[in-house]
Amino acid sequence: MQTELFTSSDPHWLGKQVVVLPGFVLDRFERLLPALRQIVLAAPFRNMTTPGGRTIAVRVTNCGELGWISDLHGYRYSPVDPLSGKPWPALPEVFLELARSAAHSAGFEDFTADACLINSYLPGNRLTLHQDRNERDFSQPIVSVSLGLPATFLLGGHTRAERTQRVALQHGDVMVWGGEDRLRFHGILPLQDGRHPVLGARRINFTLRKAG
Ligand code: MD3
Ligand code: FE
Repeated sequence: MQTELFTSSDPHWLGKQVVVLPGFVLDRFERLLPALRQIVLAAPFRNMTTPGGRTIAVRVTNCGELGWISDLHGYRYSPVDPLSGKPWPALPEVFLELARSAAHSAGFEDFTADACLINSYLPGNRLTLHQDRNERDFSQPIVSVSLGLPATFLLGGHTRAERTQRVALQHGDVMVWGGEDRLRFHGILPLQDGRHPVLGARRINFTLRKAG
């Protein structure tokens, strides 16, 4: 008999050190959402520019001691929001706790995030294959949380040319990766149109990182 209000299923391992925890944040969503709203009021979603001068379609913001930014000077972490000139909003306790507990479930002890990049996708938005290499210590894991519309995640190898596997990510799913899988290429296919009952026609993904 199903007695849980929120359904989460067993972890599935996509690589030695990449795991999806289906529904991991569903029971925290009620606490996550107001925290997310506060952040976005203080540091709104915005488009950033690549060093090559292109606009990144996915809109981003950050919270934590450090925030990921991109402009004509490059990709890097910054302690201040370039829009406001002020520090990014603090990492809410509910984010820190979920990061630590998801990392623990994946076998990474004592993970303390100091940065959180928040991505907002509208239907049609995609994230092309890339590696996350702006963090100082690649032995630290990354914890990602998917909310709103479902998306297809592409998990590649250590070179751009290697074939990718497709992974469906649903509202509430968490993915943790580290170790030998930390530098794998990855991306998101163009978001399909749809409507999430709470978040509407969009997907929000946030990644908790130890950047500094
Ligand atoms: C790397 N975000 O912000 S979750 C990013 O859904 C980013 O918005 C995507 O890539 C998003 O940099 C994907 C992050 C993720 C998940 C699994 C990975 C990155 C990964 C597995 C291996 C390497
Ligand atoms: Fe990434």
